[in-house]
Amino acid sequence: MSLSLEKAKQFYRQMLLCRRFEEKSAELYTEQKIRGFLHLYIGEEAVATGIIDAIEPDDGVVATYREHCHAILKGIPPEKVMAELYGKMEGCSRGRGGSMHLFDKEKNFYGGYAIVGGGLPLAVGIALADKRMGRKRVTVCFFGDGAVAEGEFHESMNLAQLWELPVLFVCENNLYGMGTYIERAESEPDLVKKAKSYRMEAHRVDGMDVVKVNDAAKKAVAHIRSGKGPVFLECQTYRFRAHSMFDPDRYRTKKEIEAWKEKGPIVTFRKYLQKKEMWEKIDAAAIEKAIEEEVEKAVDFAEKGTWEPVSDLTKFVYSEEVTS
Ligand SMILES: Cc1ncc(C[n+]2csc(CCOP(=O)(O)OP(=O)(O)O)c2C)c(N)n1
Repeated sequence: MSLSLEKAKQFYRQMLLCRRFEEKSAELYTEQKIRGFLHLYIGEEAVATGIIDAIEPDDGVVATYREHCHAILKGIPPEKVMAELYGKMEGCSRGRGGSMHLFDKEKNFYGGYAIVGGGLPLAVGIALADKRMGRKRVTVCFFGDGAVAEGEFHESMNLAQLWELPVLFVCENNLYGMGTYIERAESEPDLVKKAKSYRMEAHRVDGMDVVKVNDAAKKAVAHIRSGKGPVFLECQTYRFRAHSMFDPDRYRTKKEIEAWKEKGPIVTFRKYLQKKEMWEKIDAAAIEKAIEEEVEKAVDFAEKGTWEPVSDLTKFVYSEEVTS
């Protein structure tokens, strides 16, 4: 399917914003402005961009610890995400979650989960509540290939299909769970086959191509909204950076990484736009400049943010007494 010029600009802008936001985060991490864990999504931007475009603001998103882009694309302002990475009170999780636990109830962004596979039962629970309450919402659950080896994956797939729940399962298959290659962790590495064994509608898509991801997502969302139950999408992608900032990345060859970079999502999309003669029309230089300013603004907001006072240390640790 061809894109409108407006959509082309949107996708380019969104993928580039994700990329520049994270490059800046990595820089700030090395300066120790950002502490704790930091998992970058660089290389995988086409997946979150193509999928989140296919849903409505009222729909929900559950993600993993590699979720800065999902959070921003679901509508959390970059400055609130950056303030959260800094641990400042103005962050979307009040500075208590950090990079792995972004959250925003108003935007229906239900986290950021550090536990591999932890988001799956949660998405199924949200979808069950929606179905029982007669709400016409879809919940998208993003997870990595590593989560497929978890018990929670199988229980979630089983119940979602059995109860025909409105969930879109998006497996971001980047071939590695930390340092473990998928073939060493999965007795059946064909993930679509696995989903189909639950009789679920399942498809494989090139996760480096935002247009293909978006097409597949639109079809999947239409299927789910018509009440036909969940869909599983395996998006084949690759992370260009290490698993986290602590990972020496010794389990992959430079050659492999370089080969994937050649089909990176931004490169692939630029080629698509050139072929469709839209590249000149999107004014990439203006987009780049606006993003640079947006990222600077986010950093400035985080820098000026406030630390939670020590007197609040035990706040939210125990439930507060409710007086009725
Ligand atoms: C239940 C559980 N087991 C192990 C870990 C440690 N761990 C953190 S990330 C990770 C790899 C997960 O890989 P994948 O699901 O493919 O996601 P990716 O990092 O590739 O996006 C592991 C094993 C964890 N956080 N939770």
